[in-house]
Amino acid sequence: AGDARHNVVFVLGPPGSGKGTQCIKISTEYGYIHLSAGDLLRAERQREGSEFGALIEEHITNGTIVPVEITCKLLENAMIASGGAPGFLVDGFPRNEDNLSGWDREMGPKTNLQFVLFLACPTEVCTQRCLNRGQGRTDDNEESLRKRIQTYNNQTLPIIKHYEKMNLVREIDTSADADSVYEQVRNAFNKANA
Ligand code: UP5
Ligand code: MG
Repeated sequence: AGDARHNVVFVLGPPGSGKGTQCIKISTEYGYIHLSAGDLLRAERQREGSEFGALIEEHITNGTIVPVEITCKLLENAMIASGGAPGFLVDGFPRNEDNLSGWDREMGPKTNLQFVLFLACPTEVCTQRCLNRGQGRTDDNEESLRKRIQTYNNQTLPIIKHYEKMNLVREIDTSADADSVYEQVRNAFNKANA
């Protein structure tokens, strides 16, 4: 609201719910910059000279959450590198209590959280999507997926509840096809930017 803080929308939901898919569509239409925490961590894992590669790989395969100091710094660097934008889509973060408190401490004062886009999806549907994705992700196997879902249920759902109490959550069921889901996603963005 007339200040220099960056607009942020957190995009949360279980593995395979369509966070990345919907963020690409939003980014194209609204000019928001898409920052996938998972993509940034995977890039850091591959980066020559990174001291965090092995740690990140272990967390990703086990479906556990990387310490916020690492993820939050990657997000902030990406925001700075992007220049400016109407807003940032922070995809797949914050996923646990550590992420939430670290973000609030480091980035809270520099950002304006517009809302939280919650992409809800039945476990069977989103698990199957990940198994069918075929992009060679080291965590798209049945064992890692069980752990990812468990982490999501135990650690990420409470974060979504936290934002629900603040009336910031816009929930959309994503079991329909991606274009129908996007029609509802657009409604949420149009209301937020009206
Ligand atoms: N698809 C999408 N929408 C569809 C639809 N409506 N109908 C039919 N098919 C649809 O979609 C998944 C697949 O489904 C694709 O093939 C797509 O075409 C199809 P996608 O858009 O990729 O879903 P998304 O929700 O982005 O799934 P993703 O697997 O990326 O979610 P995760 O949350 O599991 O993965 P992420 O990359 O965010 O995190 C991976 C790991 O990184 C975590 O487990 C964790 O170990 C680590 N991490 C952290 O530690 N900290 C963080 O902050 C973030 C990640
Ligand atoms: Mg994704």
